Amino acid sequence: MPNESNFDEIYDFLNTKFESEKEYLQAVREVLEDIVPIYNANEAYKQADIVRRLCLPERVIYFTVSWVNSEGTVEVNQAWRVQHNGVMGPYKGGLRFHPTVNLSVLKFLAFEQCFKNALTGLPMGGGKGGSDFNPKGRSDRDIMLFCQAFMRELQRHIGANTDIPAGDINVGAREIGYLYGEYRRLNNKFEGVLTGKGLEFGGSYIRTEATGFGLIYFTEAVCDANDTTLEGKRVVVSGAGNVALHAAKKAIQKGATVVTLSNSRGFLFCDKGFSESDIAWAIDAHTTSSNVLTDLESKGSGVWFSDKTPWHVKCDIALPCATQNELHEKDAKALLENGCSMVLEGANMPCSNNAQEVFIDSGITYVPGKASNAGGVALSGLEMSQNAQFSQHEADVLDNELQSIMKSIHARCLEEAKRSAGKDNYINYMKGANIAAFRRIADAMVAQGV
Ligand code: NDP
Ligand code: 2IT
Repeated sequence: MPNESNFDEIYDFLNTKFESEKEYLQAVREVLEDIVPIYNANEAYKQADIVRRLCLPERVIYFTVSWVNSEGTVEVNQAWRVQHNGVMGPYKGGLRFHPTVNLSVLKFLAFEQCFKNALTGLPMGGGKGGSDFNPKGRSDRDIMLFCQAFMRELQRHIGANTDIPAGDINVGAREIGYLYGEYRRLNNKFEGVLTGKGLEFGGSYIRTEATGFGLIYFTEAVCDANDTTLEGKRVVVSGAGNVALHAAKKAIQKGATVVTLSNSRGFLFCDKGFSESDIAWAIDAHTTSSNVLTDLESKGSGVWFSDKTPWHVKCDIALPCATQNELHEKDAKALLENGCSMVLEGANMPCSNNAQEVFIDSGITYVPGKASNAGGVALSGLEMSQNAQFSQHEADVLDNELQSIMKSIHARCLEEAKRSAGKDNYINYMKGANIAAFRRIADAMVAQGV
């Protein structure tokens, strides 16, 4: 019997089973609303019970990381790897080290990753992992000891053709280096089991820049579709990490004025716009400074506002690039009141459901992270293929590939958005992204049988 599904039925099923997993339910809900009608209209999808299977992770690995820190004290952390769906290729997605990491957060990220990876057009399934370890304020030696202990367990679950982790919040080049070193020692293998590696040992040019640059390439595509450009636009950016700083750098290169950056302690406002050299300095300093933004203020670039977010600053474009649920309904309204006409997510799920609704109902452009921040994982895909060939491509070749991938993701989302547009002809990029990704994954699932 075909499984007729409607939104309430599947959502209630998940809600009953995973009531406490708020972020996971939030991410699934956002997608379900758009894909259930597509599912219900397709007999093959229904026969294979695609929606229910796609919402549930194929595998969740839990492990405890017990380790001895540099002072000889035993520490214990919780860790997970969620292998959500592998039909499109090996599980692929980052690792996050942050005290807020729990199963719900990683399940939402792994679920989102599947859709994002499908949009890139590259053969990658979706996964995510991480730990509640807080690396802030820890010595380099403690970071290394933790990474090694984490990899001692994770290594048995991953592989270059099985599951390929990468970075995410608080996991950058240094952590990937330590994780990779431990994997290599334990397995006696030099293989592309992680992406975001150092350039000397199988890393790819442009991977570090790719998420932020890709976000701006996507923004350019949206501007182009609206007969405008980035030149002269005022841009509010949140975050001051890998994604935020590279987005700011590329936006400035394209002629935009970037007026804010932020972190968990406040935001920095620079009315005349940060200079390229401010951002270049921050990119160099952000992994070692305890607060790169107050350092920038000391250098005369901007005014620091403690415990505040940047959403009430006047702008044309907002790029939330820090973390999930950082932009709420009241922030969305403040952005609209101040003339913002485009919101593109650099982070994963930074806008709450209510904030998304405010943007969509008002008719401004809203692009979900699974489309606009896909440049990072796309470059990871290119790092994997370089590793498989034992080759290393030139930076400008990879940058061109990134631009063309972001343009094609934009085109896929736009096509589906136009196809499903209502009478008002609003281009709903969220719907476009969800449906375009869903069709690819669902077709692969049907083709591979149950
Ligand atoms: P980083 O660790 O480099 O930077 C994270 C930034 O976000 C820091 O400025 C951090 O501030 C801030 N931040 C973290 N938590 C909070 C919070 N609760 N409130 C306010 N600010 C916060 O991470 P990335 O730049 O790599 O990742 C940022 C986002 O982009 C995440 O959502 C990630 O999942 C997503 N992403 C990352 C990709 C990548 O390739 N790296 C690819 C696609 C998406 P502080 O230092 O004070 O904690
Ligand atoms: O959210 C993301 O897409 C990432 N953190 C990057 C994942 C990857 O495998 O490069």
